Amino acid sequence: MALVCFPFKKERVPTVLRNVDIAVRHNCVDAVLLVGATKNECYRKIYAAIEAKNNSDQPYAKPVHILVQTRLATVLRPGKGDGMNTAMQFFLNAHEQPANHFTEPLKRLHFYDADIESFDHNWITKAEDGAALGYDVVRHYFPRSSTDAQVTWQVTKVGFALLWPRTTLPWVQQPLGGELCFTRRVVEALMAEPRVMQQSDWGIDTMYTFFCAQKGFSLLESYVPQGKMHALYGGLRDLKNMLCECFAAVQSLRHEPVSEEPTVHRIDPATPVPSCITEKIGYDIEKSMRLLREKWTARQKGLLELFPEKAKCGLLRASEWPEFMFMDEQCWVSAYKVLLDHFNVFDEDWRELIFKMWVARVLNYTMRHVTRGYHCALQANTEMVTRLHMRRTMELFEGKPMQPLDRKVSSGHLCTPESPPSPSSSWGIEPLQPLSPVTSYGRSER
Ligand SMILES: Nc1nc2c(ncn2[C@@H]2O[C@H](COP(=O)(O)OP(=O)(O)OP(=O)(O)O)[C@@H](O)[C@H]2O)c(=O)[nH]1
Ligand SMILES: [Mg+2]
Repeated sequence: MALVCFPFKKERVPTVLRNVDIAVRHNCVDAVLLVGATKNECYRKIYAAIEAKNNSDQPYAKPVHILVQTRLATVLRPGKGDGMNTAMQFFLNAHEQPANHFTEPLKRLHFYDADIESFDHNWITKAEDGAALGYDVVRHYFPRSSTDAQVTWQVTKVGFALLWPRTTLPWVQQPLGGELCFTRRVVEALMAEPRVMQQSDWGIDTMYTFFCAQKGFSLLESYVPQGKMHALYGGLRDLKNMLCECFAAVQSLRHEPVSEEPTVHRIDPATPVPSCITEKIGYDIEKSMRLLREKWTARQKGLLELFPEKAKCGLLRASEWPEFMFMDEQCWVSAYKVLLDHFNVFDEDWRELIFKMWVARVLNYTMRHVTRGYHCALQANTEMVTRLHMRRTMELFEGKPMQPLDRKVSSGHLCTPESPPSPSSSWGIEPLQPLSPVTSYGRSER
């Protein structure tokens, strides 16, 4: 018994209805759930269309439910996290509500973004096939344009490689992907985790990925070759909230241990990427350069004192002139570590500062690597993360005083001042300084 959920906020109604139709027609699906952010115009139109269909002479063959998300968290912004967690709550209790007509507890919960134009029955089939093999979690991954996924690459993948190098986390292909399938025991475990239920914003994907790894659930990553065609953002500014919230989610977890024991994690092989994806440029470069000069305050310039010289001076110059070549991989990783200790997601100066650093990083990557073609760009992303991952793994092995190997965990306390020099010099990245084990992370330290 499977439930397919589409969280939505403000999407093209025909796309959403088409996706609902595909899900309803799938043999393995017993019901479909739409969880709207608010009762906005999009919600009302979808609601009316479902009612009209059900009152027609060709009603949906299976129940299609539509809900407004419940406010489940208390502190963070209400967003997609509340939407997905509302769906999990519905899933667990659905069989107890007579109106739902479910004769037994639902077994699997699928999530798909409502705006996917390339959605078809194969997405559901692949997830169901993986679950039928016995995997606890099936996540879809797919090819993305070289300028896409820059929160995933620069924030989540870097964070996972830096903080939990000896676990399965750095290997997760799309840790922020919202297309996945959980078995019932996974939903139960996630719902019992207060930090998941409190993550009401864009950080929810990080939380799901992290806690599935921490709890040792088996994971299959299934490849969708046609990729995800969906609504595009206007520019990098539209991603600021997502960036801040995804970073804050990693930051809030940084002292959490994850077992280093092997877990089952299998990855479907990728296939050649279609040219419609390799040729796509995801954002406006000239418009993005202007972002580096906007919204500076004296306090932001003061906060730069916390950062290494290269990041600090580079960003100060960028406040007057579009400069971003300073923000190479090494500069970004060294700034990232300072952000882990000091960023405050509730403080607008910090939010604007991390945003400008990330814009500089994305522009640097675009000009150095994307201009050399899709494959060079993807290789640059992979190398950045893999080299960091390799180096942190060995630092951890040798960081005995703070991280005894027999603890068999990997956490934010990664290396000590006594750590030997990193072998990174041949990779052109300077050795990392130790991460501070002490937090100064404002309100969200719950
Ligand atoms: N219920 C609910 N759904 C939301 C909310 N915000 C966004 N969504 C939906 O979540 C899905 C993903 O949002 P998008 O804005 O498309 O995000 P995205 O950048 O495409 O996501 P990725 O590219 O997969 O990282 C879409 O179906 C949105 O309509 C929210 O606050 N509540
Ligand atoms: Mg989308």
